[in-house]
Amino acid sequence: MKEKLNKIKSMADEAFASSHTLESLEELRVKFLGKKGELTAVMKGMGALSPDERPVMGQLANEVRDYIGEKLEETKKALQAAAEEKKIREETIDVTIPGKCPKKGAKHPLTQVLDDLKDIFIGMGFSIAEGPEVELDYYNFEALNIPKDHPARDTQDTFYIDENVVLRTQTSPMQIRTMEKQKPPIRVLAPGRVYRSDAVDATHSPVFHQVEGLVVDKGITMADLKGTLETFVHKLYGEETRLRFRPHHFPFTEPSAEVDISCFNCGGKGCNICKGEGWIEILGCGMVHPKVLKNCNIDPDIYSGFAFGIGLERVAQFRYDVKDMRMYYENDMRFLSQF
Ligand code: 2NL
Repeated sequence: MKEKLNKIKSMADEAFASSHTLESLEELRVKFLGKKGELTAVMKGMGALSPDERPVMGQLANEVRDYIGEKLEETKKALQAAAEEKKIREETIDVTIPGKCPKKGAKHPLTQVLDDLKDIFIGMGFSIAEGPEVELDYYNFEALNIPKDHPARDTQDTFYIDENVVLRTQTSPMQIRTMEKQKPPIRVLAPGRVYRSDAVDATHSPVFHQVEGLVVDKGITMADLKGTLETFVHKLYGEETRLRFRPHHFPFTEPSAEVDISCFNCGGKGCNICKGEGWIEILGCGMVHPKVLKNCNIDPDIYSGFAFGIGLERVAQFRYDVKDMRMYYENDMRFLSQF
């Protein structure tokens, strides 16, 4: 029996030495110390020994059991430590590896132009009004004094959702909504997407961007309109830029005008940008038609106002010298990353 116990001890020593995982160690624990294990089997044979031998063998068996128990604990600790060390080693960060540089984004060129326009008008006390792109025919046309037989209402020109609902063709509906809700004094800028039923080419797009401004108060005159637009143009194109107001017609303003600026490229001498004219058309404007004020419950005998509309793509075109509108919508990174 003594030999058997010693053999178990040396077998255990060998087995632990070649055990490299916590799982195989657990298997060894069962094999040597478990209820059906080697040691238990020897202990069971203890009854057959003589009374002299029994305590001696019992002590030896206990020693072997304790020895195996300790060895087991020791090996377990060593394996756990090794596993921990391996994990730490694998998680080490190599600070010398070159970093991945995050791509720096930029605002879309149209957004940059719009932000500049907003800044200029906010600086003059305007607030910003944004609203629906799907509009009632009433806000897009009727309230703006655009009669039923006006060519702007042709299905060739406007996208109709149904008889009374359209994709807005200008941002004026927001001006009407503002006048309905707010009493003068009103100073509001309405930027946003507008729609026309146009085929795409270099100068046409079914969706483009407009910025409209509206001022309504007591005693507003054409002088206020001219002063405001002059301040705006000087901030956007430089103090030396001159303005030229040409008579025009819009159903929603009376009188109406189109505004040209002296060419920022040649200063008015004539070049390829202004096509030899010396002048570049940039916006439309006028004094708000009394009928439009009345439609918003504003008394035109007490109040007057001016309004203007400017195309964002056109401002961007001159700033960036990008003449093809399609470039702004295609989201080609080779184009966009230049701004
Ligand atoms: C253009 C330039 C313009 C307006 C827009 C406007 C809005 C209200 C009342 C009166 Cl609520 N006018 N907006 C005025 C003049 C020109 O846009 O070329 N439009 C076709």
